[in-house]
Amino acid sequence: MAQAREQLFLPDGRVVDLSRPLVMGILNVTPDSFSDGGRYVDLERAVEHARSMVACGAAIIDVGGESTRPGYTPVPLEEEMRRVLPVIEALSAAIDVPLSIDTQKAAVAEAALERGAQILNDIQGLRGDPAMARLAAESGAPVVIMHNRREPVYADLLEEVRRDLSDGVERLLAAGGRPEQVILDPGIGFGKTVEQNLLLLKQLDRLSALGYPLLLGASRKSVIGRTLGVPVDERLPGSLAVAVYGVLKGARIVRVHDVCETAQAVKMIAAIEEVLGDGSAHPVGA
Ligand code: HH2
Repeated sequence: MAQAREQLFLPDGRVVDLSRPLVMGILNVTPDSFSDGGRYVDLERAVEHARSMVACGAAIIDVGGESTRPGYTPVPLEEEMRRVLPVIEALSAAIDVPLSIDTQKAAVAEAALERGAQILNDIQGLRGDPAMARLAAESGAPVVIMHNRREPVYADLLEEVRRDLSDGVERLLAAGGRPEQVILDPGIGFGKTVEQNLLLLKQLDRLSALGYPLLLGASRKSVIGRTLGVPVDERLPGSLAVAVYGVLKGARIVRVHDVCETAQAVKMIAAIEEVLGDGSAHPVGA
């Protein structure tokens, strides 16, 4: 099985260590996101929330200005820019951890990179906006290539997800990008039924076999709500279970709303996996 890289190289020269799993904190500056819509549209509140996520252990903050919940209303380019750019600019000055920009639009991504974002997060997996692969290649920024389909129709789920993701990687490489930039994401909740989401989670280790770091985003999603029969504000236990399961199956980055709780869970896993077994204490990140 191919061993995924354990580092991300950021455009500003910093290196992100992936030898231990990381938590990516979600900052949705949207009025309509499915679980936190409207909470962080105000710049000060957005910065405050990002700071608190970093204090809890977020290693990356993912800023998004367009909800992609099922049936979402697309946001015009100017409006998305208006939402995310001031936040990216403020966060670049206010916090030390790298920022990723969650957008399907290359123009938004480019403007975000100019204002200090360091990672691209494309929920279309470089198969949407044709300018995205070129931008990723030219910037050299790590790019999350997420799996996405319009309809949950597959003859062989895992094989097709692998093929679609590899297709995204090919687009990056064809545009002149490098394999070192790639982060793959199964796209939980995007064009998949509840069973398909569960099956992908179960087979996550087989996506690790592609040799790229994996990011997993299942926080509070409907696969959890439907499986457990709980509303959005009661999905923390399920979200933690999926994050822990994902990390044990090879995810190196978990994208979550509840950073404090998830960071503790992930740190606990690291402590167990790294214990020396010779009776000596082994501090984890302390
Ligand atoms: N999920 C969402 C948005 N962006 N990016 C990646 N890489 N992976 C994901 O699973 C993913 C993502 C949707 O979740 P959320 O941001 O909480 O909701 P909304 O789209 O309603 O803003």
